[in-house]
Amino acid sequence: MLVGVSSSPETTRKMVEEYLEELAFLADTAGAEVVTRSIQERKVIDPAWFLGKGKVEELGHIIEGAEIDLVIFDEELSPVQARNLEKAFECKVLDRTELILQIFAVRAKSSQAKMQVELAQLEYLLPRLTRLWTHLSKQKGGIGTKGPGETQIETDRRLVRNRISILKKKLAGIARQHDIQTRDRQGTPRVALVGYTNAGKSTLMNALCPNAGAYAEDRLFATLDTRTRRLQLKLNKTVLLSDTVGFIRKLPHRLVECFRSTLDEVLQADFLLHIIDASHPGFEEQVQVVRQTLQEIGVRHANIIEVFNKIDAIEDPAALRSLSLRYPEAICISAARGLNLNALRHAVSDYVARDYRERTLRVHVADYHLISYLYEHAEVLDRRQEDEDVVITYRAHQNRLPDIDTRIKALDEGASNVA
Ligand SMILES: Nc1nc2c(ncn2[C@@H]2O[C@H](COP(=O)(O)OP(=O)(O)OP(=O)(O)O)[C@@H](O)[C@H]2O)c(=O)[nH]1
Ligand SMILES: [Mg+2]
Repeated sequence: MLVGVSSSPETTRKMVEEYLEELAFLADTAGAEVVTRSIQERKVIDPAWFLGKGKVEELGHIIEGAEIDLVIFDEELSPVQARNLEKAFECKVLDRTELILQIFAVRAKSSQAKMQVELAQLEYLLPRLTRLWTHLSKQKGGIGTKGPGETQIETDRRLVRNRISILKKKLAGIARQHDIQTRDRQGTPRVALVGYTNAGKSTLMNALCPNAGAYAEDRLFATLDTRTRRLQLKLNKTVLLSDTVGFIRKLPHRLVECFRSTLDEVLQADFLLHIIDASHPGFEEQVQVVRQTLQEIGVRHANIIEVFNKIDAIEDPAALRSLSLRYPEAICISAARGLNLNALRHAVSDYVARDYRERTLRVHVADYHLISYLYEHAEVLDRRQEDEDVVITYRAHQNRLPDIDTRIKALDEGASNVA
């Protein structure tokens, strides 16, 4: 049974229905079969039961009658509420975050992803232990009262904290290893694919980079590992494209932070491609969620290209037109059908070109090593012969210029920069 709550006038019933649709998708991904959904309108949340006592009894009858063995709330439950509800319903009760963590745990494949998920689970558990402890100490007459319950929880908290710090250390080690591996990539502009889960990021990665081999599926959180591939744009213009873990509504950003590899790719990227599932009825809210999450994890720049994906799945041509009217800057594509991908490549090219600088170099004709180096590593725009010299005008990304300059120096001490 899925339970959604509309608690404020801003969340209309239709919105709650959409949220439950997403929760059903999550439940399905986790392997649960949805039997029934229930939407409650409540202004006040009961601290002990979340719902009203009468409602709990009513739902209890339905649960018994339909032999339901799992109830999932779309809202975060306090440990007390979860415990009370489990007792009343005589079955397992999960909240949204726990369900997402469950999915992460089942889907994590690499050891890094597994550790990241465990860290996320423990980070989720820790404040709940604190809350439980506060709750118990209140019952016993205020903070500071020593009791067996408190001692047990303090021990648990210490164990959890220890494990968290071990995991953080191990993950930092992996991150350092990763930095070493990507050091030679420095200088190449980096682009990260970001977006709501299931928007089509991995499908786009596969469509743009042959042999990318990214796992794409009609499931939430198909990707839990980042992967980076070289995307060839034009001659000597490449960017590094990274696929990342999707975002979702009401995912505490602390949990996103546990996915350090995703966070790093997003924060180190020169710019982001925000992939949006334009065929989803709630895509505008998803756009807001992604923008919000990016802010929360510390993306301060506005180097973001918005890409509307799955346009092949929009049946109404008027809807497509209004989309391009409302978002004139955005690019509409279909990653699955390969529609309009060239326009996207051009947009990325143009974006990267803004950071390209032009240089002119005069070299001796016999310096063919240097000349061919420039052809290989920069975009040669012009080449003139003047007596014994060749004057080459080339263009390269500003991040790559220091490298190129060093190589030029090493290859030919005599070469002189004209401009
Ligand atoms: N109709 C249509 N479906 C698409 C398109 N692009 C992707 N899909 C489908 O959307 C589903 C999700 O695609 P993914 O590429 O796994 O999405 P993702 O953004 O990587 O998702 P996560 O890794 O789960 O965050 C898959 O079933 C894809 O086949 C498209 O252009 N049109
Ligand atoms: Mg993916």
